[in-house]
Amino acid sequence: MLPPPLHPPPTNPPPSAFFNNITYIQPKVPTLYTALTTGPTANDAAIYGVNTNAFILAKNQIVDIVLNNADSGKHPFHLHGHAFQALVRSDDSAGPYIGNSTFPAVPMRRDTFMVRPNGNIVLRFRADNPGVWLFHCHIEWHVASGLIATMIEAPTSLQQTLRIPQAHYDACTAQGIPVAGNAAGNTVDLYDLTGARTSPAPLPDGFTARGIVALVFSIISGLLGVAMIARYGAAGSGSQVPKGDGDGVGGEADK
Ligand SMILES: [Cu+2]
Repeated sequence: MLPPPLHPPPTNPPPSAFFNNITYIQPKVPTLYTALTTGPTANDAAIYGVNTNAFILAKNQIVDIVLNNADSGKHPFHLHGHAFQALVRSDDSAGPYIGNSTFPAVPMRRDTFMVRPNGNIVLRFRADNPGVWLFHCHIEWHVASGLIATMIEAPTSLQQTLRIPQAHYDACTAQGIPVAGNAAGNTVDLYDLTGARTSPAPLPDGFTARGIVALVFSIISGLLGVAMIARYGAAGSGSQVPKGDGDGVGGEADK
């Protein structure tokens, strides 16, 4: 049995960070194995599950990522598998990218690029490296909060060229991780994602039926408590109080 990884990707993180309102949650089947075992359907982002935030990239497609930071913090964004062109980085508090920037003639190339607080960045790369590549903030606890998107690049090419060492399958088997099918491990109906890991439902607006019942009983309980205090208070004049010697400190030591 393998020891657990030191920094496992989130399986049920607090939904506190997201791209496009989607918090990343690790699928039951590793996305690479979904891409390798689902034939032509591997080109449909739906089978990877909502919470992988999957984007299918065609081979050699030119991809722009426009990232608008709706947060007051800085975030160094990292893309695996590529040294992208860094086209735009706004000042602090510039708001969303509105497409009026002039791109540099020779953009610098990086694999990590920081976005400023409430600003924006634009990245560009060519999808010339078939694989499954995560795009994520490089601050580790933001990864743990789900600030990840998945680039699934040329899955058909991947199926034709990539061979996984047996030891990798063995490692998954030893941990009970399935290695085929969609995000939920379904190998028969690839569009049936029953049992897939998803984020908790949003909080309901206002009171639910259970909440109303709980509120009613809480009010009754509170009123009963006040009534009991009033009843004992009204009965206080006739009750017995133990007699001391009048100094309010126990009687024994004074004798
Ligand atoms: Cu971050």
